[in-house]
Amino acid sequence: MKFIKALSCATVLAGCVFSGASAADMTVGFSQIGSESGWRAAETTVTKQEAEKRGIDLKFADAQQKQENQIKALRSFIAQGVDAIFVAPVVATGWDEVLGEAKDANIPVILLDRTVDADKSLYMTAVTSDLVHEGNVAGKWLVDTTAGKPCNVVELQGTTGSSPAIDRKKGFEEALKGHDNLKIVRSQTGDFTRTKGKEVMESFLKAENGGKNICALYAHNDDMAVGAIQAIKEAGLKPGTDILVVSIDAVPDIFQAMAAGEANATVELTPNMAGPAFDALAAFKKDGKEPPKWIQTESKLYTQADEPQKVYEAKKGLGY
Ligand code: GZL
Repeated sequence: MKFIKALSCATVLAGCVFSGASAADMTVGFSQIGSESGWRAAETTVTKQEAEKRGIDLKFADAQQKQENQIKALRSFIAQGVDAIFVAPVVATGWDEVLGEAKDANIPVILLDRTVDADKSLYMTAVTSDLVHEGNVAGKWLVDTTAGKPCNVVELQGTTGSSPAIDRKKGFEEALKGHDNLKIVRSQTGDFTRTKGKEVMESFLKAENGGKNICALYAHNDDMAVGAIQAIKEAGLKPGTDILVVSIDAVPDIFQAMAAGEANATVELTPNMAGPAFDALAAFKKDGKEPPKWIQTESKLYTQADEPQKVYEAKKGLGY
């Protein structure tokens, strides 16, 4: 396959002449985590659109949030001899062996939206946001909004062991350092889903005097926040005023909640991780140019001051 020849040239750094063929003759295997959230669904839609735009043959595998399914998919892509592999790793550990097999097969791997605890030589690059920064932005918003007033915070964490859950927690806690008025009184995973987010928030409300002791919710993604908003309303409280709601992703539904005064802030995560990944791959295929190990995407804070209804209208058709 043209790409592997070009790759071996790049590996030996000899004065190889690269095929220079367009990306159109490339086959990429994509192991997607699942469809646990609106953001994930949008990432899948956008990845397929970006592949289509470039005439790339995308082999798509949905892992239903199970790492063993992702590892199986990667082995199948290796056996098929694809030109490259994209993977959104559901958790951060347990990847060394299969990534080593891809490397031995001279198939470059690009990580999308999450990172792995593995030697950086085992993947070409990671296209992700700064997950710690996202948690920090959310925490800073809460520090500024509470302005020193005592505030008990409950936290809905993402999937246990995933890089966003680890890093968004870290960034949020860093932002709260030195602001003793803010206390995280409950913290549990809602696995990035609405259903679990609602369930866990119900348990928080019960455990905290029907929610009267809770001043704010920090959810690692909007889908858990939307589920929690439902639980807060069913407990007879007003989300967005009785309990402040700050989360991450900036999916359309959180803007609808914001427009209704039921959510307060979100940090945007672009679903287009694949565009930069395909571009990095094409540049490497063309002239062996290695991308940096991290291609960082933007993180922008939105609040109720940002005309949420308009943002909702603009975002709702974008594959969510
Ligand atoms: C973060 C990404 C997370 C989203 C969730 O980069 O991996 O996974 O924030 C999704 O919506 O489940």
